[in-house]
Amino acid sequence: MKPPSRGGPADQLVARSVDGMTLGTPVEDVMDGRDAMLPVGMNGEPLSFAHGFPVRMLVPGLYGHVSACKWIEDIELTTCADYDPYWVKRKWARKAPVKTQSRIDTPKPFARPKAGTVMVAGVAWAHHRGIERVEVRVDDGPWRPADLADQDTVDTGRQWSFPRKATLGGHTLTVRATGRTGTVQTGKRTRTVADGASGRHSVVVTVD
Ligand SMILES: Nc1nc2c(c(=O)[nH]1)N[C@H]1C(S)=C(S)[C@@H](COP(=O)(O)O)O[C@H]1N2
Ligand SMILES: [Mo]
Repeated sequence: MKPPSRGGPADQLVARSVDGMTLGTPVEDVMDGRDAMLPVGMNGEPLSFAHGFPVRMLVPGLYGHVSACKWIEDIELTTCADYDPYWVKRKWARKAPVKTQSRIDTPKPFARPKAGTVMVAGVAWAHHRGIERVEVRVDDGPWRPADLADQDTVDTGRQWSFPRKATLGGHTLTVRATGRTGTVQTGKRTRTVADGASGRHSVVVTVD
């Protein structure tokens, strides 16, 4: 039997899955007008089993552990006070918006590019806010702006590129992103628990 409700406004959606998983999502995020969805397909095909067939949940801008229940059996409108979902019971945050972040996809770590112009490039994301700026730093030099590809939607990643004349020897490339709300990607490193990792991506290369 369910214990009596501790009351308060219904501020949490709890999705339950056939695998026993329960994932909670803040109601304010689902209802703020973003494209929160219950996908039954992906890329023009029925949802694959691995991604949650027959139906899953997807909320742009929230990490999977607070938004992405797969193989959904039912969804209950409840309160945070009344129910701790699976990850919350294990010390993960109940609120977990995706952090403003970026990564370097090329060159790869420990690559040995030839002297000349080296194309540094990757992707940045600030889901549901959008990317305003991406900057790259070589060693301890100044932050320099990268070129940005079009932002498809504020919910998708944004590609960036940074052609750079390289000088011989070992170099550290570091990237940071700024979201449209002005949040600069933090250099402070944290682990994934409780609300997502933070820090900056850097790659060490040797220019031959
Ligand atoms: N039923 C169920 N849904 C789940 C999970 C799970 O273990 N069981 N893991 C969640 C987590 S933590 C993430 S990050 C996403 C991953 O979704 P994907 O496999 O489609 O990338 O699924 C979420 N939904
Ligand atoms: Mo996850």
